[in-house]
Order: sequence, then C-alpha cells, then structure tokens
Amino acid sequence: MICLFLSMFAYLFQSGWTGVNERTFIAIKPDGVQRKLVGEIMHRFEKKGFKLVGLKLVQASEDLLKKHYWDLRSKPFFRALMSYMSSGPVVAMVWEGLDVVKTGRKMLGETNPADSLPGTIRGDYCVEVGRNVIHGSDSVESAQKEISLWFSQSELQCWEDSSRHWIYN
Ligand code: IDP
Ligand code: MG
Repeated sequence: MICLFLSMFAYLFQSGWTGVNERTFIAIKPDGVQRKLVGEIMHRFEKKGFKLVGLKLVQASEDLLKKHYWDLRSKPFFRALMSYMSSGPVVAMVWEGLDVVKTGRKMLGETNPADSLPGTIRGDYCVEVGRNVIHGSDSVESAQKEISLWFSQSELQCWEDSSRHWIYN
C-alpha cells in the first residue's frame, strides 16, 4: 500500500524515486542472452545489494528501440544498433537501491569494452562496442523515461527486502 502510494506520488509529481528507492533500467542485450550471461549479470546486481523490482524477456519492436535510442538517431551506427538490438530477446530489468543509477553504470564499465576495466561487466565479458552485452540508464531522468517506456506500472513489484537492514544502516 505504501509502495503504491509512493509510486503514484512519483508518477504525479515526476519527482522519481530517490535515496534507497532510486531505480534504474538495465537490459541484457541479445548477445548477452545468446552468450548465457543472464544469470551472471543478475547475480552481480543481487550480490551488490540491489533489489529487483521488474524483470521480463522482451523481443523489442523497432518502435520501442527507436524511442529508447532516440538521442542517437543521427549517429552513423544507428541502423546497426537497431538491427543488433532486435536480433533476439532482451532481458529487461528494473533494479532499486541507493545510487543505483550511478553505481549501475560503474558496474557496467565504459561504452567501449576496450576501455572498460576488468571487474566490470563490459570489461569482463565483451570485446567490441557493437556487442557490449548490457544497457544501463545514464541518469535518474533517463532511468525514469526508460522504465516507463519498457514497463507498465503493474509490471513493477513493490516488495519488502528482508535483508535491507544488512545492506543499509
Ligand atoms: P551506453 O550504452 O554506454 O550508454 P551510448 O553512447 O548511449 O552508450 O550508446 C548506446 C549503444 O550504442 C552502446 O551501448 C553501443 O551498443 C552502441 N554504440 C555506441 N557507440 C557505438 C559505435 O561507435 N559503434 C557501434 N555501436 C556503438
Ligand atoms: Mg546511453
């Protein structure tokens, strides 16, 4: 009930989730699914202490992908990106926790795997920018937009994490 109230408040006032309720959109791209990295990637977010609040396997439509990557529409690699992202199912997720947007990006590594440090997802599991296995929102504002693009409100779960007192003091 409290979660429902908070989500309505966030929706109405576009203030988003903050603090430990901050949310980010993470997607395992078609190459990540094909290469059986789903469990490993989800494990990293779980082990870190973040809470999974949305999860589904999606064959993304061209329309959805165009909206998602609208800011990159004039880039020379845009067509290749559309084709890559629609080449198979994507695991769409929403993770929640303190600073999850910024920390999520750190866990991903740099856009180009060649610039990503070992220990990051892109640093450990991929080689080329055009096959970089994972997406993560780059700001709280983009996270809000991406979550509402990929998920309906009813697909996001509010649940009490029984380990929260061992993660936050
Ligand atoms: P990000 O995924 O780290 O946020 P963006 O610049 O938003 O990086 O680019 C979105 C996606 O477009 C990248 O993850 C990658 O799949 C693809 N991309 C970015 N730059 C290039 C490029 O130079 N060549 C091919 N694909 C690219
Ligand atoms: Mg981006």
